[in-house]
Amino acid sequence: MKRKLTFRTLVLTVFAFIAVLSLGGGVSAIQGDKKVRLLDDCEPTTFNEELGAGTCIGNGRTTIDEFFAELAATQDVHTWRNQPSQMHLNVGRPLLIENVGGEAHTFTPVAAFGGGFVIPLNGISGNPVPAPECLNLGALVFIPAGGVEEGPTAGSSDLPVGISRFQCCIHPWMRTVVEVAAPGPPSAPEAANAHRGHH
Ligand SMILES: [Cu+2]
Repeated sequence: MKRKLTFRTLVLTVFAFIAVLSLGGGVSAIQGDKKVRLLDDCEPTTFNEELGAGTCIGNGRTTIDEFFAELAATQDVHTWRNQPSQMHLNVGRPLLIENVGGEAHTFTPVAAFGGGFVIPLNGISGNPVPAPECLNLGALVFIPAGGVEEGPTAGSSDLPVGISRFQCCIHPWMRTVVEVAAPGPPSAPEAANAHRGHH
């Protein structure tokens, strides 16, 4: 028992240490996955009444009427969004997609942003022409509410060096642009350490 506690303390200490390192900023040695969160705020009673049971779970507060009102006014519903909407990734870093909303979403790679496969939402959001990738329904990956999906790794053929675009094929204004930087020379601290090592 005592041994277990000691081990637990050790594990916690290591995690705390890693957390402190992460906060240090510019710590390129830590190559964890980088997370994109898919957010929404659907209010279950009204969404499920209108769209069918199970469409929305959780404790969101935006009713379906409010959702359509905001969409009509701004072509966007602010609480339905990807966070971040833009990110930079170094080669080798995997993406992790987490749906923290109450509805299903997709995080679909597209050559150019466009509408999704829900035609009414395309019109109101000002994306009348669907992205072809979103019409390939059999290939779409739906991430359920609360779901976590492993995304592509930066530098792989699915997320090559340069700009990649991802969107939700249900709510086409939910978008993320990922820029993968070309692998460059070692960063300054690494170079300094390497140099020191030779003395
Ligand atoms: Cu969505």
